[in-house]
Order: sequence, then structure tokens, then C-alpha cells
Amino acid sequence: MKTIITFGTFDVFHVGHLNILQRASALGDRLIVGVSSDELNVRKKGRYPVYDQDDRMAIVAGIKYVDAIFLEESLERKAEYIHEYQADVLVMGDDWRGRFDHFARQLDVVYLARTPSVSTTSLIEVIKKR
Ligand code: C2G
Repeated sequence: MKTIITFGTFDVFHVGHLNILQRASALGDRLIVGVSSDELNVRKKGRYPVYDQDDRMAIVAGIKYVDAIFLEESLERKAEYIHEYQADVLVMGDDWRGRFDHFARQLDVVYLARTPSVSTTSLIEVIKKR
């Protein structure tokens, strides 16, 4: 049983999010997703997500590629989460390239290319202009 773990906010869920979850799940047997909490987002990006954490967790849990979710409350607790879920592979988008290399002692670390031309930030801008 090969367990894949990934993390993210998944705010205003879009096809880039879907693609990374699909490609992450294809690397193993079970995909676990840590959904960043609202408070973690404020610390990380200086703002609350558009969708609150309960809605974001419900959306991610409903994706067919996802086997289980949990709330990621701190970036510093990654090692703990990896251990708790007995993950074999950590997957992140390549906007995070290099940032998680130190976990390579604990498990395989894979960065996947981001889907071009789509992001939560650009979607918010498009919606504002309409
Ligand atoms: N992503 C992607 N293509 C896009 C947009 C996002 O592949 N066009 C990927 C990101 O690289 C990330 C995942 O989708 O792996 C979730 O993206 P975000 O919600 O922006 O995640 P982020 O806020 O960067 O949180 O502990 C790490 C953080 O919690 C990651």
C-alpha cells in the first residue's frame, strides 16, 4: 500500500487543483490531503480564503481521487502529519520546488508542474471585473 500525501488551501477550487490531485493519486494507492486551515492561510498569505475551511474540506473530500483529508494547521507540522498518515510520497506543485527537499530523508518528495494559466488569485480578479 503506497500512500501519497499532499497539502494545499484549494480555495475557489479549479482545474489546476483537480489536475494535481489526479496526478498525485496516480503515483500510489491512497491519496491523503492536508487542507490548510483558515488561520494558517492568514499567516501564510495575509488573508482569509474566499471559501472557509469546512467548505474547502468538503470539496476536496468529494473529489474521487482523494481517499482522506485532514486539517493542516501549521506548516511546521508536516513531519508529524507525514508520520501520522504513514505517507510514502509527498507531492507538491512546482511553485514549492526545493522547499520540502529536507523531507527526502523521511519519504520520496515529488514536485509536479503546475497547470498553466489558472490560479485562485487570477480567478478572483476575473470575477471582480465582471
Ligand atoms: N496548483 C497547480 N496548478 C495551479 C494552481 C495550483 O498544480 N494552476 C497546485 C499547487 O502547486 C498546490 C496545490 O495545487 O500543490 C494547492 O494549491 P494552493 O491551494 O495554492 O496551495 P498552497 O496555498 O500553496 O498551499 O503546506 C503547503 C501549503 O499548504 C500549500
